[in-house]
Amino acid sequence: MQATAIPTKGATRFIILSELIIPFILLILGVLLGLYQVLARAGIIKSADVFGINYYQGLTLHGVINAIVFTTFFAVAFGNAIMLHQLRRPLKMGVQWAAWVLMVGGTLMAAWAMLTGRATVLYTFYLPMVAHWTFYVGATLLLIGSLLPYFLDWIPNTVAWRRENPNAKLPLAVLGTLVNFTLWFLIILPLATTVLFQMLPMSLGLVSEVNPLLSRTLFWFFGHALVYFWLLPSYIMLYTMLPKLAGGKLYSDPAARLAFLLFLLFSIPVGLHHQYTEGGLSSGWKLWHAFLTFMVALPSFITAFTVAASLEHAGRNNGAQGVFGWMSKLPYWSREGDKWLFAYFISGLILFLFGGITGIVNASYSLNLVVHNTAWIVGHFHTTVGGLVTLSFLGMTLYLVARLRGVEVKAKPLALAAPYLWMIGFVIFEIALSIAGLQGVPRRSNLGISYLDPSQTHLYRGDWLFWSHVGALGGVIAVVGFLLFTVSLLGTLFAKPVKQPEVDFPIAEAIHEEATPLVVNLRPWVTATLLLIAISYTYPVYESMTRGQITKVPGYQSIQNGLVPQSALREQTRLPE
Ligand code: HAS
Repeated sequence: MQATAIPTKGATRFIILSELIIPFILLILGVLLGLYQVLARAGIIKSADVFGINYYQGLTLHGVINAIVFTTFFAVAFGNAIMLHQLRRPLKMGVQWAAWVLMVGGTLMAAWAMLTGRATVLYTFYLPMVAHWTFYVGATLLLIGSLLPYFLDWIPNTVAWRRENPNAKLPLAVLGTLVNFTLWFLIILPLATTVLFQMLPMSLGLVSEVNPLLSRTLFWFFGHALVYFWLLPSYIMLYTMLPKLAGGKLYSDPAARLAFLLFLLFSIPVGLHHQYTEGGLSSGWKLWHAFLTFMVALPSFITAFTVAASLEHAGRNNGAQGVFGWMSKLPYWSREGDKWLFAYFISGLILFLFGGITGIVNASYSLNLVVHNTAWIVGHFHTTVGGLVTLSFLGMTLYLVARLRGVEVKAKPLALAAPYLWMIGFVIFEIALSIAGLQGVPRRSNLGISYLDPSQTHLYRGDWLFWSHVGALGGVIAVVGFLLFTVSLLGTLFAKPVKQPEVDFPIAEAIHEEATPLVVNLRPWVTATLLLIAISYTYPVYESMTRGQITKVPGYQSIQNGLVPQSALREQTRLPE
């Protein structure tokens, strides 16, 4: 049954619209700080700070806003809209307001800590660096707030929907959203453990010794699956909306369901692939996590083939001939209706080809030793979260803002050019940073101040300069694309309403619809997920607790330029007597 538009007004409309716009306003700052970074790393901006924001403060703001705040708010807003549209049941406004207050309040608290220089711990914020306590409390409120709709609105509404529709299949977008937030809940548990029992007490000066290895292991228990919390909303759009926008149908509904369930199973027990170089963890468990990392690539391969088959079906529907003719019969530049959204998805998919390949290299236990903590990793995630995820989130933001405001998308030519400029920019950026990374360019360092001036350091390498400049060119092109998008979004947001505000989605039909038991009964999948997590993390956490070096950390220090004062460094690195 094709769901039709849901008239949306009052508090429901405000909640979804504000959960899209608040993070976008912050994202403007986050993207402009990315421009500062890429110019500073190329030595084009030489100053140690810009508008009073120093490099590490800017890097922290860039990562936290773009990778945590923007993505979390969007996932909740998109989830609300999907549940409203697909289950056709009103949102529970008490729950939604509570979530909204916690998320907005937490974000403002963490933003204050970062903007005042009290949190320069980067978006991975793991110990032994320590931020002001408001940073941790703010992040905690944001994450707890983001879980309220899942537990207290979406699940009860899904149970009620199932009761009313006992023989109907759960809508694919609903399954994807519930899988995603089940993942989100499971991974917040280890993060909350290190934040509440290590970082916050350290920041408040309640403890002066910490086990950084345990904190890192708990962080990456959360941290890799975090990327799939970002990715799954994009995959929901690719499976349920892209085929219809392209002029065709989803090739296989069961394949999509299998992909979502494989993400549930394999997303979490892979975190040690961020810690291959970690001394205190045994290589056998790292190898186990490496094997599971290749398994978590499987649902993305399924997605690649299913989406490509759906695009081919659309191309042939549009009159394509020959083996590859379908590629030229897709609506790359169409302004008809909502087809402009296709440009965001296809640009993101092309970037994700790079992101996936580099991810497979990262996962390789031996190859990772070459690329770990180099610019290569920065290239990888600017074509994954900075590629498919950001482009699909931006496109969907513009689409939903137009629907919820009851207007047409404004400055459509700009809205169409934006994703292609972003894609071109980040392909250049990715290639430059991958080559630079293979030449040993480190990540998380202000190259322009520390490495690109031969008079400053013996580490200077001339070829780093060239690739840093090529990366800067790519970054500038991407930011120009983002600014064109911003013009279209703000024009759409402030346009005069001409029709009734609503929530609606271009949901595609599927060619293959059969529901196999493998992808209908969720209980075995959840059981297997919990079992695999227990098997894969029990011993590594035990090792981290027993072999991690207890380090004296002087707690929160207001630090300039991201560098810890010498006195604190001595404390942190002092070996136990
Ligand atoms: Fe990753 C580090 C491995 C996916 C994000 N990753 C990161 C970091 C981030 C990140 C932010 O194994 C840095 C963390 C930090 O700060 O230290 N990653 C992988 C692997 C995958 C992967 C194996 N990563 C992602 C996604 C991200 C993301 C998704 C964000 C959304 N990553 C790693 C590893 C590290 C890492 C190590 C640690 C490195 C280190 O040493 O620190 C896989 O999930 C990738 C699978 C994807 C594919 C691609 C499928 C292709 C598709 C497109 C098809 C195109 C079509 C269009 C159909 C196999 C779906 C056709 C075109 C026409 C024109 C018709």
